[in-house]
Amino acid sequence: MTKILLLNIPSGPFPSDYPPVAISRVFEGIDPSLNCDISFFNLDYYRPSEEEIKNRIQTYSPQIIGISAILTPAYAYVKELSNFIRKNFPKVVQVLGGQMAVISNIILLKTKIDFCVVGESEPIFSNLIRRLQEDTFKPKNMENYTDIKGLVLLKGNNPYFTGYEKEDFHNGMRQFNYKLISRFTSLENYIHKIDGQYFEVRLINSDMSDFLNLIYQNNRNKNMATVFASKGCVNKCSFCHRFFKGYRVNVVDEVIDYIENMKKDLNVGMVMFAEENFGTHIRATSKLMEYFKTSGLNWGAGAVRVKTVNEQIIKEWQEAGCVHINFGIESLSQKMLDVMEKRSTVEENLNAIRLCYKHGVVTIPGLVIGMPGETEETLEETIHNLASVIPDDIKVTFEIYINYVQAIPGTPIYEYARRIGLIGPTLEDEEKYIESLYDVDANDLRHFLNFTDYEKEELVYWKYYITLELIAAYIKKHGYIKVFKYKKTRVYRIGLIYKLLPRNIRKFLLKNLMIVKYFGIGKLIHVYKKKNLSQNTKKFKDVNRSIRKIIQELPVTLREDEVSTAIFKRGH
Ligand code: B12
Ligand code: SF4
Repeated sequence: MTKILLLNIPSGPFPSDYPPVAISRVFEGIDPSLNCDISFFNLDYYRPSEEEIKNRIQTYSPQIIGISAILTPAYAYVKELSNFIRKNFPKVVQVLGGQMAVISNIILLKTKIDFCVVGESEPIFSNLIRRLQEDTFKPKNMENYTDIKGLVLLKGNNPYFTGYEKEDFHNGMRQFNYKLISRFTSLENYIHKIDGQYFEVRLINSDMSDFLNLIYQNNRNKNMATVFASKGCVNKCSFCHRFFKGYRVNVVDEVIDYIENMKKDLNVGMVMFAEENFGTHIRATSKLMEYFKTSGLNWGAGAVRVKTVNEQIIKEWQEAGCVHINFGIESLSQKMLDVMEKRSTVEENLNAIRLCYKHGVVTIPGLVIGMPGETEETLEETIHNLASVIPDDIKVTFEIYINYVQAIPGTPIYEYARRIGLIGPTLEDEEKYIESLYDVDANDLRHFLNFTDYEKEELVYWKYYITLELIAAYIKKHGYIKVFKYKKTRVYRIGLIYKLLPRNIRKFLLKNLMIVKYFGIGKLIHVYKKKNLSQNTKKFKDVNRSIRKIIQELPVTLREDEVSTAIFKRGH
């Protein structure tokens, strides 16, 4: 019997509330005829010490360790883990899968991972296990593995990509198997109470009771669980990593069966669709809505394209129990939407937000700031446009979520950063940058590659400025007294004082105070000195079209280590 230990990777300071879906799919996707015993150690949830990891591996004694790395920024952890495993268990074969495989060249040359799996596990992982069994788990001659599609391995001293494997429609679309995974880990982080942690961390500036009023009475004490109705996306934004081509939809009857089982087994009263792009398939979504209308459930979706909705659809969804949907708004400046290749207009974005506010569906516009072309003027456009849709009713949840763009390997914005020299040319330069992303939140300026013509420190006030200006606009609409009485969070209290100052003065003060707060007075002086001395060439300000198109015109020289992997690094 072959023993396989699956590990996931911690991301962020706290264990995630998103279930280890990839682990569940990989687990179930392993061909039963291979006679494997499979185990899973939830590193993200338990956050074990090295000693605990060592004990677990020693006790279980696997021939293969499969690492699921869905977030490339967690590379630094993978590197340490892989070296630790090789040092203590030199005979164990290490296989890495998940989106991080996009940097297979770095992984194979800088860690002790033996194979990277590009794309979906099924059937690639099973094909690899079969060959390893034949090789008695001693993969000495890598030529023996080059006919297995979907692998990256070291051929000689260079990473070699064996070519794409076809997607396995059924296995690759599996739902998270709660029963199976509960044999290895607590589910407390994944089956949330509807009024629990999930919305508590997302509705930071709002009264939670306003949101809970939208939930059907019967469901208020029930649980919420994660479901998928599709996979992939119809778009390819220039900051998004797309490993899989196209958009696939789950069989609706299977989705409904899955939800019905969760209702019974896990006391579920609300489901959250966790895919990247919910609802694009009109026929499948209507069928799902027919079910929801009679199910007594509430539901939400973490990511919907604004193009998918109109007034009739939002109304229908709300009547079918929808209480929350998020759109990838990103910006409300048309220039920036074009740079990101969102293929949406400012008006479509505003309309989607407006419709949610109007029909009682909570939405949290998410913004991505700092792409090439972003200036104080484009930020002002975003603020101005968002201010125009502030809800009329003070009880409607009004939240916003802001991140600085993060250049992730495999995306056009990452390639752009390499080609213009923001990331150095060597493998070590790339690795150093990727390591710097570990455990840094995207709303934190530290990870940010400066794609603007401002000094980096000057940008630290941007996210506060957007938030406070929107609160100022909110106060203008609803009046000081009403806001004071109803909005009791700290940011609204600050907003009430902020609004008292004239706009230019508050902007000036906020900018300088934030530089001092985050970098010290010395840096503030340095910033102003540098600004006066530098001949600003305005190289980023004028960027006004898709980054994908721009990189196609920029020269590129591939290093030897990326010759065979560049094809998937560029993405679809
Ligand atoms: C959930 C999620 C999160 C959660 C992660 C929770 C967790 N720790 O599990 C949270 C909210 C924390 C998160 C944060 C971020 N995320 Co996120 N997130 C996702 C999301 C929506 C689902 C990921 C997931 O679970 N997929 C699992 C399933 C659904 O994937 P799957 O493709 O079916 O898995 C197959 C293969 O990957 C493969 N496979 C996977 N593991 C293994 C293991 C082995 C051994 C093998 C053989 C195969 C294999 O086989 C699987 C089955 O077929 C994805 C989008 C998406 N739909 O994938 C983005 C995504 C993973 N996130 C992304 C990004 C960029 C981020 C952020 C960096 C955003 C930001 N700028 O802040 C942050 C990172 C923060 C940090 N601290 O590091 C990118 C990752 C790109 C990349 N190359 O890294 C994605 C792909 C979105 C995108 N399209 O750009 N994210
Ligand atoms: S950011 Fe959203 S809309 Fe754009 S490609 Fe990624 S998943 Fe699709």
